[in-house]
Amino acid sequence: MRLYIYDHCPFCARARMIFGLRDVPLETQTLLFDDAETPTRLVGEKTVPILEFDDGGTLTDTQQIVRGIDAEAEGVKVMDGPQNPDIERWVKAASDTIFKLFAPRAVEAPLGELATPEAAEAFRAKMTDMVGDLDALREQTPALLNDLERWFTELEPLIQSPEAVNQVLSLDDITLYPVLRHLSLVEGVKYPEKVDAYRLAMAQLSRVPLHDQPIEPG
Ligand SMILES: N[C@@H](CCC(=O)N[C@@H](CS)C(=O)NCC(=O)O)C(=O)O
Repeated sequence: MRLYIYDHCPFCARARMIFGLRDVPLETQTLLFDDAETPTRLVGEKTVPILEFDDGGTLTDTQQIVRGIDAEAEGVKVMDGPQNPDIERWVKAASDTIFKLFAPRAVEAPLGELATPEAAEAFRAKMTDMVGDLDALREQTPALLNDLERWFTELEPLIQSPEAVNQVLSLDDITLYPVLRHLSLVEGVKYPEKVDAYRLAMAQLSRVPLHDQPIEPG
C-alpha cells in the first residue's frame, strides 16, 4: 500500500496516523504541490491523500481510509474508542486561529511538497487565496498567540492522557493531533503541560512526526 501525501495536509496526517496507531506498514510518497499529473492519473483529480492498494485500487476519502485500515487491522479498534463531542467542537472553533498562525510559516517550511521553486510558488498562491495576505497575517502573530493561549486553556482539562485524549484511543485523537501538529511550525507557542505531553506522545504513537522534532525509531 502506498499513501500519496503533502506533509502539511491535515487530512493526510489523519490517514497516516491510523497506520502508525494500528502498526500497519505504509509507504508514503510526498507529491510536489504543483504535480497535478500524478494524482490525476491515479484518481482523475489533484487531491491528497490517495491510498493506492497493491492491486491498483485507490481510496481518496480520508474517513474511508481511516475506518478501512482500522477495520482490517487485528486488535482493539481506534473507531471503537469513546469520543467526546467537546474535542470536535474545540478543533472546529480553534482551527481559524491555528490556520492563521500556520499558513505564513507553512509556505516557508522545508516541506517535501515545496521542494522546487515552482511547487513552493503554487503553494504560496493557494495559501494566499485561502487566508489573504500572508505578510499581514504574520504581523498579527502577537494577537493570534494570545487567542491561542485562550484556546489552550480550554483544551488542557479535556486531555485525559498523553497517549489518548479520552484515555482510550479514539477518532478524536485523529481529529485533534493534526491540528496541534500545525503549530509545530510556529515559533513562540507556549504549550500547557498536558497539551505538550499529548502532542509529543501522539507523534511517537502515530509515527507522524511533528514539524519541529523527529520521532525516535520504534
Ligand atoms: N477527499 C478528501 C479531501 C482532502 C483535501 O481537502 N485535501 C486537500 C489538501 S489538505 C487537497 O487535496 N487539495 C488540493 C490542492 O491543494 O490542490 C477528504 O476529505 O478526505
